[in-house]
Amino acid sequence: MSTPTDTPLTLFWSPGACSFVPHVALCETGLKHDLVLAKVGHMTKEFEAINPKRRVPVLIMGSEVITEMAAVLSAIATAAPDSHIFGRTPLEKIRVYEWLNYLSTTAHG
Ligand SMILES: N[C@@H](CCC(=O)N[C@@H](CS)C(=O)NCC(=O)O)C(=O)O
Repeated sequence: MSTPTDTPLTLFWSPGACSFVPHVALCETGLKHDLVLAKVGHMTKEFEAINPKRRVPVLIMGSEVITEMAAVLSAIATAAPDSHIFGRTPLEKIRVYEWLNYLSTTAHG
């Protein structure tokens, strides 16, 4: 993965959807990014070509298409290591993954 400063980031988001979480993370980390609207219920063929699962969030990181909340947030954290949004210690990282997994599966599901 390239360094954060030279990797263009684009977040596909939808109003009122869970994609607000990576948007907050991008703003918190200060990573420069573009936003593209992909409205839930009105996903275009162009968006489906990018993510056949037809779900937001989607993060384009250079040439990589990253889907799934935990992976998208992990990519943002990796691109901005000094922000420590995934914690500072191994145990803090484990707790972040614990919450993400709970939120993605039990709560969001
Ligand atoms: N497993 C996915 C779930 C993402 C998801 O369900 N996103 C919703 C918005 S909160 C969505 O895009 N729904 C589109 C639809 O149901 O058509 C993740 O963790 O990112």
